Amino acid sequence: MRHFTCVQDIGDLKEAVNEALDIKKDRFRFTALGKNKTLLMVFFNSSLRTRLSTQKAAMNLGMNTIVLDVNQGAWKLETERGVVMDGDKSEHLLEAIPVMGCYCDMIGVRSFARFESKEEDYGEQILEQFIRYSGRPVFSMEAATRHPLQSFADLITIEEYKRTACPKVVMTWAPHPKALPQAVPNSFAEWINAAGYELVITHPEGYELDPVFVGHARVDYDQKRAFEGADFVYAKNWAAYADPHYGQVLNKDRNWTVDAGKMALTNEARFMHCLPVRRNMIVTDDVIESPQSIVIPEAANREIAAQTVLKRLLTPE
Ligand code: AN0
Ligand code: CP
Repeated sequence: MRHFTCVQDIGDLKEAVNEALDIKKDRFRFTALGKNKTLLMVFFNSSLRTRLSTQKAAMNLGMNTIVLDVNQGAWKLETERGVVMDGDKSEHLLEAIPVMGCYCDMIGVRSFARFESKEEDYGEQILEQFIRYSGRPVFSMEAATRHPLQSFADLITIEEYKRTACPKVVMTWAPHPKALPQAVPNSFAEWINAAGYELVITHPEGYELDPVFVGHARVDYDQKRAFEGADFVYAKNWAAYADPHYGQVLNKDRNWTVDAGKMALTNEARFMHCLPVRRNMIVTDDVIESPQSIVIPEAANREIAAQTVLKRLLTPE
């Protein structure tokens, strides 16, 4: 595997999940693989889980890690080509990227959708430039349109907790005060579709996702009907995708919050969320604290997903 940005890069999903579960049994078997290799993690946005789990995964493989928070202490970066740089930005991404590549063997990039232009976001401008100009294997730590390390961890978690071969997975929109990217729901749909599970997506009108990611999933605007018989409920907020409202918050209706009454409609579904989560907006305290909630093991599997990906990136093809 040269780069990791989407589900296609990981190849056979069953094989990947089995490899991850095998790594989980003894995560310290491969410390020789990363010896004298350096991972650079570049963050254009905040992170708790991705930063810690990926760093831990790299350490499990014997790698060294460098973390750069672009917004804290680095030069302000220009990202557009052709700009006369007479403003507040001191350095261009087109120099910064190859320079970063000089100091490491692999680069992880977190760069969210900026919601300035759908074309720019869905063209994955920043991630693509790292792939093109760094000369290093690059992996996404959540880019504008996808969060594949999250989705991989989600799939590992579903594999561990599923009670039937083909569980019903329901992804529900839930309210949030700020505009959030579509990366997590896009990616989750992409991976669950690829895994071949039954997927129902429920959201208010106006929150339709890019059909490329929805695939064969069923879309239901009635959240309660969607929840019936669910084995997994995956909650997430996202801002509108469709024009002319791209990147906007259209609705903060707390009737969409996941609560115990709705969970009672399911097949004793497990509750999942990528975190960070806003309690009593996305999900009530009692649901996230209930035995049905698997948000902590889900977060723990981020380390396993990252280690599987880093191990593959370290392994010569
Ligand atoms: C981000 C998002 O929704 O994409 C990161 C989630 C992993 N969430 C927030 O910014 C709150
Ligand atoms: N789920 C996730 O990616 O969390 P962070 O934003 O804290 O990394």
